[in-house]
Amino acid sequence: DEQYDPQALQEKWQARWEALDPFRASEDPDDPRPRKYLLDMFPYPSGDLHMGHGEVFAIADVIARYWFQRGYNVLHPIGWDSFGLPAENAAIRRNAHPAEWTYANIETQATSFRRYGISFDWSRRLHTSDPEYYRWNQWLFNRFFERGLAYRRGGLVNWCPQDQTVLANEQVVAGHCERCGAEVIRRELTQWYFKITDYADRLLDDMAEVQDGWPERVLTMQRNWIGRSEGADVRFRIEGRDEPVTVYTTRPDTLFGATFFVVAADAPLAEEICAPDHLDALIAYRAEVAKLSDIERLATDKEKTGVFLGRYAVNPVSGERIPVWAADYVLSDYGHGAIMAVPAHDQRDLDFALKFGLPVRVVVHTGLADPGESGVATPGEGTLVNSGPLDGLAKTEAITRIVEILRERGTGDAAVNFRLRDWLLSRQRFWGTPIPIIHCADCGEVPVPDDQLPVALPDLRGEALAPKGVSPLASATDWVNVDCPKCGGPARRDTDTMDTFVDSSWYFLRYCSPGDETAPFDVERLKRWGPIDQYVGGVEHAVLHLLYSRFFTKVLYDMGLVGFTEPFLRLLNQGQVINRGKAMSKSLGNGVDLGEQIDAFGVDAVRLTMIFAGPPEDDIDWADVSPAASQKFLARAFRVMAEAGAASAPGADPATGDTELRKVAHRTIDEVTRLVESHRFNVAVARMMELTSAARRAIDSGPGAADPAVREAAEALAVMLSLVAPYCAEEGWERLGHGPTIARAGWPVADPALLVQESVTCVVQVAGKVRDRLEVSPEISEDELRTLALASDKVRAHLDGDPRKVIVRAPKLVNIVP
Ligand code: ANZ
Ligand code: ZN
Repeated sequence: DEQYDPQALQEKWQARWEALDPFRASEDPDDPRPRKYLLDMFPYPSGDLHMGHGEVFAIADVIARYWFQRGYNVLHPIGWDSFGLPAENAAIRRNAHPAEWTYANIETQATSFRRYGISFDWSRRLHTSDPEYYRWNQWLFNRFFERGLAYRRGGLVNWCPQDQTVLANEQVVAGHCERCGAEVIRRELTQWYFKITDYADRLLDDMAEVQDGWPERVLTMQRNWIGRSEGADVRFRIEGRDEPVTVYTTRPDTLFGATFFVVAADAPLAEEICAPDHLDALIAYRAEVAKLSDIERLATDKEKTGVFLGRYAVNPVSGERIPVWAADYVLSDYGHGAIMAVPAHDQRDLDFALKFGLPVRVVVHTGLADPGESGVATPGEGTLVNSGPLDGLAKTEAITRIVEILRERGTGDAAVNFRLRDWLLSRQRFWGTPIPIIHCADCGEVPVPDDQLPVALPDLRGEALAPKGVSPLASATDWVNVDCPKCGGPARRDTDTMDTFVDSSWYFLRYCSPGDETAPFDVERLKRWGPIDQYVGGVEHAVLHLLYSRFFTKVLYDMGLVGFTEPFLRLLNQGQVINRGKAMSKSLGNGVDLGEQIDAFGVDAVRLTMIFAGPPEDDIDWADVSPAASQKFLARAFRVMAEAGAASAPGADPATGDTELRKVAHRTIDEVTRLVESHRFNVAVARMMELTSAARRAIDSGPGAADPAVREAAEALAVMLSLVAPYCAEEGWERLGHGPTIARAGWPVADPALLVQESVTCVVQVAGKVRDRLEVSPEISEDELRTLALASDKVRAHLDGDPRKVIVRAPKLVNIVP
């Protein structure tokens, strides 16, 4: 029977794969095969798999299956990122426990993955909401705590009024909660932090290690997020106050142009400095500022506001007295929360100066209009003026000089600042990892001893989980009240849970030794597998997950537990699956269901459609693709394999077969190999389609199905196709007389003798006269041909220096205008 029946094939081969388990990675240290570690960003169990999953896992599977065929010992694991708010919200609605919803969805997704034919090593499966897993989050927290990298402090934090929990800076997108979209407000709270700022420099510098393997835009986003800036700290004396106030500036060269001084209105410093008779005005102003959201405060087009504090600061070099103001455009948590304002060369300062009638003094001559008159500041390069010892210097020289002066006088020094803030860890929600700290009145913060981990979640469900602004764990009194591990006195557990990004910051290390009950991961095994050769996932994680994972890796490296400093050598960000030009959404009614597509066209056709649609980084508009056409192609490919299999037995010498078809097959192998290596999977599929057509022609109007070249082409096609359409390929492979599975059949090798192409003659003209004839490949590129032509002695004899113009018409003509 040569009918292609995708659904029947799926049932047959899924059962076989389960029995054969062909994708299990070997942990044998003596296994001579080189290793590869391929990682898919693990899914959140929000429901069944959707089209986005369909795409990303299909892409990653092409790479994994290619490595299997190349004979690598491949680690391709799967797990679930299964803590998080949606489970908790569902549990509140249904008066149930979040675990019920979570684990039911995990099973649904696991079943769908098996049907989808992804080459996972299922033996390594993990769920971050299992106590066996989150126990190690707690163990790692204890290590961070010992090293001073986990600490608790009070301060203003981002608060989502909808989810009733704090958020990390990374989870606030344009002032809104990354999860629910509610506008984020600021609240004063004491919370746990991870000291990621200690690693700011290394997070930046080590990017050089992954420069060639990561998309440029992700590197740029991380660089901007870390936000390293170089400048100087300058100390100003405030009249009537003992302690000086330090400002951070990227332009110390403009020190002589500072005409006023501004402190962040919400910083405690503002009231410390404020003259008593101006305090009422400051308090009234602060109340106004508190009404504004952060977005409103920071909008550049917002009218500047502020109040004079009745004090003067003294310029440490010129001795000039300048008035001190409080304003909201200066942020309390950047630099030192205070600035020297240079209105001529900073637009925000200029807007403020013009509004309040403060002086504007040009100190860098740029040749542009006077900012005081034009209202446009001139932040660029120029020559210093009105600046005493700096006069006549260029900007960079002036910066060097003024830093020397400040250093000599002990009133300042060069400084570096980062935009990166410490990672706020505490969450006031239930479905996460309890922070393993016990608060004791006498001993303070006491970590739960390692041998008492995990601190398991108490059994709370339904209404008890409703957001109240304090963690639901606080209501589990029996759980909260414990003896202090140090002094034995009465104490209380910390009731917050960890940000779920902790779970995903190291899960890729655990895959090497899942189920290990003595350590988060096996150091020796990890040495053999790590770092990850290829990571595949969405660009939405560019600063969150990817930054945190890099941070964890570096801390663990410093602890001697990990032998590498960057976890992911290469990163591929797949595009989105959209429909009719828009992201799929309920409200637009343009959703496409992965399960329904599979029911209609079969797994292979859906996977092939995803891969064939374009380069993996591009979005796929489902309205522009045709799974039905993919299915037709697969039926054609299947018939070629089945007919070749029926007509001949394995082992025939292909050298006795039809040379023309052999050339096509070997060229296809050669090209597909290079295309897969460079992630141009869509073009690789196009080449497989061409090979299928060539084999069809050979069967119908050439040497016939029994020719050894047809078998050779069909076998190569089966292996190449197995990366994209594994069911069809398996059945074809079996029809070709092979077994028990195609998974590790071996990648076909192109015979160089069959890759040699006929040559064509290229005419090279100089000033309209033929000067040389070159024998070249018909596929030569324009650049190559240009280089060849210009290198010819006969051509150079007629050229005097560089030609004015070279017109290349590959492969037949080069026309040189001297
Ligand atoms: C004087 C000056 C003159 C500045 C000039 C700029 C241009 P980045 O590059 O982002 O680090 N600044 C410092 N602390 C601030 C705070 N807490 N809130 C708001 N602004 C602050 O920016 C550094 C510059 O931003 C600093 O350099 C300071 O203004 C301002 F022609 O100092 B500058
Ligand atoms: Zn105690």
